[in-house]
Amino acid sequence: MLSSSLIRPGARIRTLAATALLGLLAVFLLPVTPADASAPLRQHAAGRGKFIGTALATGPLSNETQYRTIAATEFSQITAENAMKWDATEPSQGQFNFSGADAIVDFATQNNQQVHGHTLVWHSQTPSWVQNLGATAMRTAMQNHISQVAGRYADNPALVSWDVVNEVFDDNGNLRTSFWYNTLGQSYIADAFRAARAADPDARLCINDYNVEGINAKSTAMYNLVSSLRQQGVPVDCVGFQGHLAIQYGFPNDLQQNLQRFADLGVQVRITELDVRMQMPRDSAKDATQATYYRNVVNACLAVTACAGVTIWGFTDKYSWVPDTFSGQGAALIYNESYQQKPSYTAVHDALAGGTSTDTTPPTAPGPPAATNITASSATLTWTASTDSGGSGLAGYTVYREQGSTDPQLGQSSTASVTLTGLSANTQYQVYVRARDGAGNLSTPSATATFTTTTGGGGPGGPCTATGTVQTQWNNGYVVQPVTVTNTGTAPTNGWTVTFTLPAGHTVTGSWNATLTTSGQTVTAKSLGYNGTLATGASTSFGFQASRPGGNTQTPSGYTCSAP
Ligand code: G2I
Repeated sequence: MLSSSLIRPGARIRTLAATALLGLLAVFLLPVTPADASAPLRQHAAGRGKFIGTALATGPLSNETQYRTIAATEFSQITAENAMKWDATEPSQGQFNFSGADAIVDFATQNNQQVHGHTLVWHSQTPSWVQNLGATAMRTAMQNHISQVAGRYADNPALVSWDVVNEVFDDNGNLRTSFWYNTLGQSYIADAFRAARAADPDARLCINDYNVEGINAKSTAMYNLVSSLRQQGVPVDCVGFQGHLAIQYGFPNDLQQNLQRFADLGVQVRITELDVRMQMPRDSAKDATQATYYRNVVNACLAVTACAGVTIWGFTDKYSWVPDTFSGQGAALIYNESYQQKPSYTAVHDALAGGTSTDTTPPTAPGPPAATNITASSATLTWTASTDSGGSGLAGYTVYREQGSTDPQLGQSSTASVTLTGLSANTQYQVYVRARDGAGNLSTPSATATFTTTTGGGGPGGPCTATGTVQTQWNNGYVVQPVTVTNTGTAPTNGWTVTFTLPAGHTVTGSWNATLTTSGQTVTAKSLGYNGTLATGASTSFGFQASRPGGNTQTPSGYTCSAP
């Protein structure tokens, strides 16, 4: 199956051959079988005939392996965040610089991605030499710029589309009184499209704007302009809806309907610059709202045949225009600053992966997590994998902190292990894991595990850690096995002591691999001769059984290790 977004109007034979090759590759990626449920975004998007894209900044693209890896692995389409704009490509008249633009196109070629060119004619990021020209010279400069920039990539199969004009409307839906409009009048728009068609006859030519996602005065002005341009034979092939959203302003619920009315004009539509900002700081409730916005946008595009795909305006919160523009706002993207996937990533992933799934069977519960490599701020959790039989396949896991009514997420993973970071020192964490499948069904929670981060510099506890895992429990008792003891210090232990808190009314009825004594609610477990010596980084374990009043569901907590 060939992705419609890869087909360019009037494509030449050579381009078609390249496109057919892409199609062949897509066939190998298809169909999205259950085993692929944790596959990257681009694989799921291909299965739905859409692209999933990101804007890229050339700095991190050349400097950061992690940035490059995610950009290459997760996305099938890229847009230069700044490198193809006028100030980058023609800073002074007739002096063209394609270093950044070429870097983007080369990267896309290497990674079998399509490039959307952004942008040929815009009022922003255009040098003052352009703005100061008289009408005739300005029109000539515009046509020359389009001819040189779009012309450069006209034969490059990676570059499939252009934002010819960007943000031609003001916020009320009137044509923006930019220097373009003031000097050339409205005709600059049609002229730009005609020049772009001449420069790259195969490229799909788009008009792009913000605050046009819902049906409103501005999007209706856009609708009328596109309709009138096409009636005049101006080559407008596509409309870009930027999608700079904010959770505090609400979601444009008529997005799908709006996309469809444009599609009915005969144009392709696409989401070109999606991000969803929030008032900082982040919290799990805001993350959850943000995730629903991302999911809704992807679902709206999936529901409209003429929607080619969704481009996210960057992918990591480490590089986003939002904090520089909206004071106090941020966290608008799908990876955090440390390149960890956020709930918004999961939302995009699961919307793309959802397919026509009728899977309502959740995966099995993961095994109880075991914590290792505990430091003052991090811990690695590992558990026995879940299985999924409902058809959509296992998609990943989410780790939660047990806190009563709302349990915050501590991490996500597509494998049965995750390293939690950003934890507080000398703090007890009770955690559990849930699995989810490709259709978004959540498993029941795993058993909880409790660990305590180290003090990060002297103080009680350490230089060892202890984690207790409830192996099995019944109405009036349970077995905790293993309690894992790990030497986190720099020297071997010479015996260790673990303490933990027994809930009221509970009694230890047996133990192994340690000697347990109870005083009030505090249990002290001491190593035996054969397991008191732990090399740096080594672990051992003990276990115990306890009884509790019938119906009581509590289990011990506060495992703390110390070693002389
Ligand atoms: O403003 C968000 C986007 C709205 N739609 C059109 C997009 O082209 C626009 O992108 C942003 C980039 O994300 C920013 O990165 O456009 C801004 C310019 O209007 C870009 O900001 C510029 C800064 O203004 C410059 O100071 C800086 O040198 O980024 C440049 C490169 O980092």
